[in-house]
Parts: sequence; C-alpha cells; structure tokens
Amino acid sequence: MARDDMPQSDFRDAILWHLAYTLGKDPDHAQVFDWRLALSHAVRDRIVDRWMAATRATYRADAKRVYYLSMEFLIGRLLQDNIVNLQLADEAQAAVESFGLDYAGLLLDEPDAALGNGGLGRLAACFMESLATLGCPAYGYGIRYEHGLFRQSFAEGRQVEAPEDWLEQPFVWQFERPEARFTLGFGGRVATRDGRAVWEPESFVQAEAFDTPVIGWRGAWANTLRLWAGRAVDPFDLDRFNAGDFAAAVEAEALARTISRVLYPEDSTEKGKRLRLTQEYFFSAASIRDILRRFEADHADLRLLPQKVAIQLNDTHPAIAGPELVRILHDERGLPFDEAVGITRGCVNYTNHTLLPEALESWGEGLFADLLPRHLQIIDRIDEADAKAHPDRRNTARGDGKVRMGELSFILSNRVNGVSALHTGLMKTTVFADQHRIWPDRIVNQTNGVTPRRWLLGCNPRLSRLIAQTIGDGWVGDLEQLHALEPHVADAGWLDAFAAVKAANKADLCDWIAREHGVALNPQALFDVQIKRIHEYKRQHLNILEAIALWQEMRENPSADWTARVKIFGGKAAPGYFFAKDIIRLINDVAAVINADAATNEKLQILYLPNYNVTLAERLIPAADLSEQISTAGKEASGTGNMKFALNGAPTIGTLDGANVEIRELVGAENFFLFGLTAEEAEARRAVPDHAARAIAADPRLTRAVEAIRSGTFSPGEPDRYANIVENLTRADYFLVASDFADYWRAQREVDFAYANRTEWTRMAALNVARSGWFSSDRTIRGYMQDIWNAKSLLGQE
Ligand code: 26Y
Repeated sequence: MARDDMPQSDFRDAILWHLAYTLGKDPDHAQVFDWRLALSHAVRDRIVDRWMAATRATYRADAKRVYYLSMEFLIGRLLQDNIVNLQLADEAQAAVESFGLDYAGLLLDEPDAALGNGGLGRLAACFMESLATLGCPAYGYGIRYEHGLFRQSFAEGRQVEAPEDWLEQPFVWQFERPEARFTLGFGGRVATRDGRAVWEPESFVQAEAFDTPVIGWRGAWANTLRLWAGRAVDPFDLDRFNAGDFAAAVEAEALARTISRVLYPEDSTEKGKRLRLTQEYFFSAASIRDILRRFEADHADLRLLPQKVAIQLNDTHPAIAGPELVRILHDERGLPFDEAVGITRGCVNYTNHTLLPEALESWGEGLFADLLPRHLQIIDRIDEADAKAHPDRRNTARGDGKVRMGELSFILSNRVNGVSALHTGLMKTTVFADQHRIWPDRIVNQTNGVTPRRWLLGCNPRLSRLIAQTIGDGWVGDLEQLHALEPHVADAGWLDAFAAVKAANKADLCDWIAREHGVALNPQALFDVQIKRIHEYKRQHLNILEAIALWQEMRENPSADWTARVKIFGGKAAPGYFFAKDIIRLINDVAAVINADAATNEKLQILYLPNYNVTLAERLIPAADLSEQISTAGKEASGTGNMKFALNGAPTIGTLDGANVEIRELVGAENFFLFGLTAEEAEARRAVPDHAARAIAADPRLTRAVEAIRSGTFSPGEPDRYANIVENLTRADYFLVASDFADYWRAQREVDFAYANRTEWTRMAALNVARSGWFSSDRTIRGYMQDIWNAKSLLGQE
C-alpha cells in the first residue's frame, strides 16, 4: 500500500496505513503501543466526518448551543468507548486479531485520562456522551491538566501518591488548535476612563485550545470537548538567554504552564488557593470569550444571547464565568449594567453537587481583589441591586470577608439544580433556603444518570449479549426498554443464563486479581464492593467495622453456616485529608490480619485494590454482587456508582440518601437492603448528648469491634495508631457510624440470608437490571434540555 492509497473502507488496511504513514513503523517491528495508536487513528478517522457534519449542521440551523463548564472531565479510556459507539467492535477485533495481536490487551494499553476527582467529573463525561447521543449541539469546556488525579499505591497499608502522567504518551483523540488562543489578564487595578471602569491587569497568560471529539451512540452526532492549556504570551526571552540566564529565559512559560499543570492542587496553602482561583478564572474566561466569539460571528445583537447560548456551571468552580460575562458585556461591549446582568442570567445555570459546608467554595476578599479586582466590584454591584429589590434578603455573594461562590452562582443563574430528588429538596430547606424564598421557581431537580454505552454495553459484554438475545438491542439508545426483561425473570432457564453471566464476570475478575495482585479469591463468595472517594460521610469505616465484627463472630462460631464474602474496597483520599488516610490504612491493616486467619479466610476476605479509577470501575462493577451505598443520610448529593451497580445486577445495601431513594423506589423495596437513620432522624440524633457512646454501649458487637481497634489487634505493638479514629467514633461521630451500626449489621445478615438462596438472589439482581433504565444519562440530559436549557436536538439534520 502506498501513501496515496489512504483506505476508506477496509479497517485492516486503515490500521496498516496509519502504522506506516502516521507512526512511521514497520509492522514487523511495531509494539503493542504502536498498534494501539494505529488502531486509534483508524477509529478517529471514522469520527471526524461526522464531527464536522454536526458542526456544520449547528451553524446551518443557527441552533442554540449548550456549554458545559467543568473543572473536571473524568473521561477514562476512549478507544473502546469510541469503537463501541461507532459499532466497530467486531470489525476492530477481527482486524487486530488478524495481525496476531490480543484485542483486549490493545484496548488496555491506553492510559486512563483521570482529569477529575470523582462523581462530579465522571458525571460530566457521561453528560458529554449523552449530549452527543441525543444530537444536542454542545461543547464541554475544561482544563487540559498535564497531570490528572495522582496515582495511588500503598506502602505498609498507607496511601502513597505519585504524579500521574497520561500525557507522556501521544493523546490521539485531541486536535491542537494553536489558532484558537485567548489572552487573559490577572491582577492589576481598575481605572476610570470617561466615567467607565477599565480593568488594567498587571499580568497576562494565554489559553490554547485542544479539542477532542465526543461521539454519540451509533455515531449519529459528535460534539467537542475543548480543554484549555496555559501558555506564556512571550514564551522565550532571548535577551536573558543570551545573557546566560537560561532558566529565567523560559520562566514566563513555566509560570503560565503551571496553571494547567495539575488537577485540583492542595488548597491548604495560600499559594495553592491562589493557583486554584487562577485556574478557575483561566478556563472560565477563555470559555466565555470563545462562546462570545462564536455568537458574534453570526449575530450582531447581544440581547439575543440567551436564545442562542446556554451555559451550565458544573458546581461553583466556573462561577466566575458569570461576572466575567457581565464585565465583557458592560465594560467592553458597552451594554447598560442591568442589561448585562439580565443577559447573563438568561444564559447561565448552576448545578449544585454538595451541601457539605467544607466543600462550598469561598475566597478571601484580599485574594479575590488581588487577582480579579474588577470582578469584585461587579459582584458588589449585583449584590447591591438585589438588596434593593429584596430588602429582607440575608445571603449575599459577598459577606464575612469572603466571596461565596454558591451565592454568586445562584444570583447569576436562570436555573439552579440539585442532582437527586432528596438533595434538591434539602437545597431548598437548608443552604439555599433564603434564595429559594425569594426566587421560588429557580431551583429544579435533575437526578443524575450514567451512560449505558460505557456502563453496560462497553464494560459488561456478557450481560449485554444476554439482554440483546432476550429483548433486542434497542435498549442501548433507550434504556427504559430494559423493562422488557421483567417477564423473563420468572423463567428458570433465563435466570440460569443471567447467573452464568455474573459467575463468568467474577471469574474474570478473580483471574485478573490473581495475576495483578497475587491474591486468590473465592469466586463462590458474595462479592461486596465499596468503590468511591474515601470520605467520612461515605463511611468506609462503617463497612470495615462490620467486617471486624463479622470476623469476630465467625471465630466465635466457626461451625455456623456463614455466607462466604469477599469485601472489596477501592478509592483515593485527598492528599491533605488525614482522617481519610487513616481509614485507608485501617482497612489495609484489618485486611492483613483477617486474610491471614486460617480459621476464617475461606469465609471472609478483604481486599483494597490500589489506584481506583474509571478503568478499575469498569472491571469491578460487572463482577459485583452487592453495592455498598452507605453514606450518612443527607450527605451524598446523589451518587452515580449506585446506578452503575444496579444496572449491572448488583443489589444495593444502602441508606435513604441521594439517588438511593429513587433507586429503591424503582427497583422495589424488596430488592434493596435498606438500613439506617433518615436525613431527618440523623439531624435529630446529632442533638442527642453522647449519641455515639450510647450506641456503642448498647451494641456488644460494636463495643467489641471498637475495642479490637483500640487495643491494637490490627496494629500490633502500636495500639495508638488508630487513636484518632477511635476517639472520633466514640465521642464526636458527626457522621453517625455508631448510631447506624446495629441496623447495618442487621441488613448485612439479611444479605447473607438472601444470597444463600441463589435463585431468589439472582431474581433480585435481574430485577435491579430490568428496573434501572431510568438512570440513563440520556434521560437526565433530556431533562436539562427541556427544563433548563431550552435546547433542541438536531439529529437527522446533520
Ligand atoms: C472546591 C473543591 C473543594 C471541590 C472539588 C471537587 C469540591 C467538590 C468537588 C467534587 C464534588 C463531587 O464529586 N460531588 C459528587 O457529585 C456527584 C455528581 O453529581 C454526586 O453523585 C455525588 O453525590 C457528589 O458527592
């Protein structure tokens, strides 16, 4: 094949062509890495035409565009996802195998792009995929971090963080856009000229765009994820270089690049805080300019902006986009201030993802004024106008010496949404009660969802095949069709097939764990999985306490008919969150002791897998029997892992928190293991003096488990190692671990009992699948399009 013979249709030839002409490799010497890149290029070629067609269709229709601004896009690997959505899996696999290569191995060679921390970032990635599937013209805007979320390993049970380096390898899916650059100012002062405010920044940085196409199901539509990278305005100082100061010659570039160097750096130091606010303004301001550039290319009247532009703030991290838009409309385009605010409010919407006070962003006035002096003035002016209109209003954006980003987002938004019914209700009665009283129509709910392409079709091919054989393949684009599985749940043969899928997925996981981690798991055991960020409110320590109590009871009663269990944990702790790091170490210490106990280890094993990420989730969820969703009620805004487990046939053990409430309603109370205080009861319990000590004293199992930790059973020779956890559990216990323990224990024994009747269990698991269709992110995005963005699908017009 020659270069001119760029193949159009034959996939095998396309791979060989890219191997030669894009990568410059001879097939005889190509490594897995080269083949993977060649395959990726061949797949990318199939995306580009549709991508351009979608962009052209949007221009032609002069359609309203949706802009999803997010500090995080936890996209994971893209090769398989793109192959699945283009329905190229069979062709790709045949082509790869014809070269004598292992297809699965090739897919796994791709680095996992962890440009996010957890739920909020993964939700953004699912939303991008659903926006494309639904043909909604949309752009994701974020930061192209050179280093995503840190890589986690364990040393003597403790979390060790290492930098992540996904960009060390070429990222095939991105297109660099050196022509799409904006220069952004920071700091300086505000001057007045001709009675108008003029911001005179003291330093400047450029934002350069990198575009990644996001293709929807069946390749019907493709949108753009545009990530910004920091660049210096003058990257190289020749004079300094010639003077021999080589480091100083590139200092400006190094500083500018710092902005997009790492995801969510520690904000415990003053410097870290400043960098975080710089990042937020950097990507928000670049995105606003890009949005205006696109609008003004075709429209002269800025008052039309709300008809053509919907901006979604993914939490408060891009909140500064609001004041920035006001600033440009007023200071730079000359619109009256009130009109600039009105237009901004017509475009901007805000999603809240947490009610935890420590996660609600605020900035000291000093820092804010130093970095964004003009924006502070604008915020004050909006506050003043609101105060005049609503004299009884208490919560302003500026107060207590701080700029409060939740308030700011709220007052500049057309719609504000929560991410589950319970969470939205609590927003109205707690953090945003004052605002809700004044603007009662502003808060709406959009319960989260997950994309079924990645979280069922891609990660669980066996279950997908069984579903397709049973009800066809319409469910992939219309997940509610899973309801058609329900009648089959009464069919013993079908249930056997369903059970066989889970067993095979578990066997695969066991093989992988044996290979990668040298641990042999009992595949007959119930696989009980808790994977998520480590946080006190998510209560991994409740789970490990139950494991300790179970182990103690098994030792006491070795001949009882115990249901064998494997407890699997995964998740990272923020580097500065010491309590969470103690929990990690405790789980690892407990695992070491329990796994080494020959008296129990056929019945109980504990495994903490390091470096939990999207790829590991894709491995674990299809093999899970039980989904642990045990947060203190009222604290988990929604959860999305909970949806993925249910969709893959793992019933939930959980509290009435976040979307658990809706999952339970849909799958049926009899197919969900409920325990614990409700949000309201939890609030009341906190007011009971000594609630923790009382709960411990009332429960001999809990007393004994806590005592084991206190006495050093899991930290031989160092009984104080977990003094902090013990102290917290027995005294403060804000997250009510002790209060919920007894009921959690009861629910876990119900799980044991239910799992022992395998047919009944399988029925329950299958019903979870059949009734989880509502949790597709397609449903969620339709909700946003209708209730928040007023955006239309352009499918069929490309
Ligand atoms: C500002 C900084 C401290 C910060 C950085 C990241 C604060 C919050 C976050 C991330 C929050 C997050 O991931 N929240 C999760 O969002 C999911 C998607 O809506 C929810 O399902 C989940 O319950 C919520 O914890």
